[in-house]
Amino acid sequence: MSNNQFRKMGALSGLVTLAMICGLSTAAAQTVLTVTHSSPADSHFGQGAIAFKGTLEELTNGSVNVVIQRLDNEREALESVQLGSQECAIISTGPLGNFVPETRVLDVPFLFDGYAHARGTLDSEIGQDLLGLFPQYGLEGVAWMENGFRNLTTGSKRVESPDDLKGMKIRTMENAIHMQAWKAAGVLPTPMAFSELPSALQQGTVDGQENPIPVILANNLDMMQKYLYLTRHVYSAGILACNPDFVAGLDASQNEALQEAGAAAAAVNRARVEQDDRLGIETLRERGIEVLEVDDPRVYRDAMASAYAGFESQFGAETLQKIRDWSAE
Ligand code: EAX
Repeated sequence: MSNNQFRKMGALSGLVTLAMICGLSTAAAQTVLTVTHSSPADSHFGQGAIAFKGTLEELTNGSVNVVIQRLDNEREALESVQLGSQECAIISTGPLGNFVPETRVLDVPFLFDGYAHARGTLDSEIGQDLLGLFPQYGLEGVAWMENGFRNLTTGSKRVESPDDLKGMKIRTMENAIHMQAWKAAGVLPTPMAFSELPSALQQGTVDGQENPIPVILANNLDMMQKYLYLTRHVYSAGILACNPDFVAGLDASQNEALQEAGAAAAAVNRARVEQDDRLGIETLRERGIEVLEVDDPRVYRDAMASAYAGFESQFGAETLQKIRDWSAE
């Protein structure tokens, strides 16, 4: 063995020893991917993130290490993804329209009839075309996820009909479409980040808010509200978005694994939303919030009617109709 070979072996065994000390089975560099979301681990987003981590780490044999963190300010999360200070985020479409304006169409109230319609649309060419627009805004849309259909809640003021909402301060997401719709109904929309919502409800700076059952349940928002109205007024889509440079830096098999992990995350997330919607209302009732059925949620659509002309000129009547008419056949 030449001196040179001997030195190489020495260096190699040093690396192996270092890898052993670090608890790694190989000396190969590990890519760290941080993904944030805005709910506890035991939630529709949390379980989706855990499925994402499990699938991606398994498919890449651990060459990608996924770190899950909680970050309740969804706008900040997306900004960090765009800047590359975090790799990925799972967020609602709340602030997404400020980054990828074309996605705002998804936030139009009463656009989707139910989960099959919403998910089918997102999985179809319509949703895939929207994902195709992300790179031009410095983002990579990996998979559509979801929050579920949003429902109104209020504190001390009980609402019998949309008329009672006139002049009430309702926290909305920082989302222009939601704000326009509530404004049309006579509400004073009060946009704020999700991170600010619990204290706003506790301090009574707003009269109510609206969120899907999975979000209310996992974040105990019912503890700060008296009434829950099953308005299901808007489908709240979610997105797993990543930093494009980070994605470009992955090798082909890691990239494929990322796509598969995104699909696995969406499947677990959707199943949990459905389960929460089915069983969660009863749980919330038991926890003490008064649940009010809304016989015909279209009264809320009618109350928002004057916003629809604006939505049509913004997105085109045809685009809205195409989404309304989407069906699996
Ligand atoms: O994505 O801000 C909101 O009300 C969202 O629904 C929540 O952050 C979960």
